[in-house]
Amino acid sequence: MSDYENILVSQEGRVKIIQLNRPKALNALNMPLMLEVQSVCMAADKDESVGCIVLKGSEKAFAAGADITEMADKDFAHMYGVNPFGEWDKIGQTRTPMIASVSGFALGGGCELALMCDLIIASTTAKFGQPEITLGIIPGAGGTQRLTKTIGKSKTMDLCLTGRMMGAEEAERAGLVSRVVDPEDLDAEVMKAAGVIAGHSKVAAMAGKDAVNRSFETGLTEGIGAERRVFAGLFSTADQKEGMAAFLEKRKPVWSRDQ
Ligand code: DAK
Repeated sequence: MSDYENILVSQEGRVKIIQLNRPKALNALNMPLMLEVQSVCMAADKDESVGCIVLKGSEKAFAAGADITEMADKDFAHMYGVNPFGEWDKIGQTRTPMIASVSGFALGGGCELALMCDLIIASTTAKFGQPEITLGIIPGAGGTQRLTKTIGKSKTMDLCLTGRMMGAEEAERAGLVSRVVDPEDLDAEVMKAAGVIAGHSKVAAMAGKDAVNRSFETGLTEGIGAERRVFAGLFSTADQKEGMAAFLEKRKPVWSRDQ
């Protein structure tokens, strides 16, 4: 397994698995844990043997939010000036495709962490929410932004202003979750999807992720332009030559990393 204190890290084939491991605190996200997650993600970007990252929690909780004990006594000058949670943003900048495997609570920063991943596969037990309002604050790691772009204004307002939780089926209907499966099938379904993603050309998967993410940050014309440039750029890669040659020759591609 791993030498980390707050996460368990393993690798199956080309899939890196990060399991949040603070069960007594329902995987509350303290800084040491987030720095560990960040360091594994950054290393995965540079590691040709990793084609996909799976981020998971326990059966009861993906993560019940940022660690409230770390935040309770902080003041504005510290939160804004020192920006102690600024490091969180780096996880959202991971270039390797990431799947959030969500069972149980994904609340506050836990929901935001899942939203930093590229897709969310959930168990029927999953409960998503942004309950920060009940603590006298608002979401601080993209919840008001990524969630709005993902599920729209009305439902985001509903979650952020009432603080209520949303079950897995509602989350799938809203477009937050890409698949919902029974709890006993979650690991297998996630690993199947991760294996498929990891089996593709890594440079193409990174480029696809990059292009889809442009739609979050730009208008349509600019986004289409970014997509076109990344699309054209892939024609300078060995994997594009091999992928298309393999199709025409009716065989499986051998990606550059395997040569
Ligand atoms: N922080 C610290 N400890 C937590 C925790 C959390 N978020 N959530 C649960 N725990 C701890 C509980 O205190 C309890 O500890 P002990 O009393 O046993 O020592 C243990 O986990 C088990 O929790 P419960 O006894 O409460 O378990 P229940 O099944 O009864 O309830 C619950 C589960 C998830 C409904 C409940 O624990 C709960 O409401 N938890 C808090 C959920 C929450 O409010 N989450 C939002 C936190 S604020 C930012 C980045 C991120 C953030 C902000 C800024 N920047 C980049 C600037 C994020 C902020 C947040 O997430």
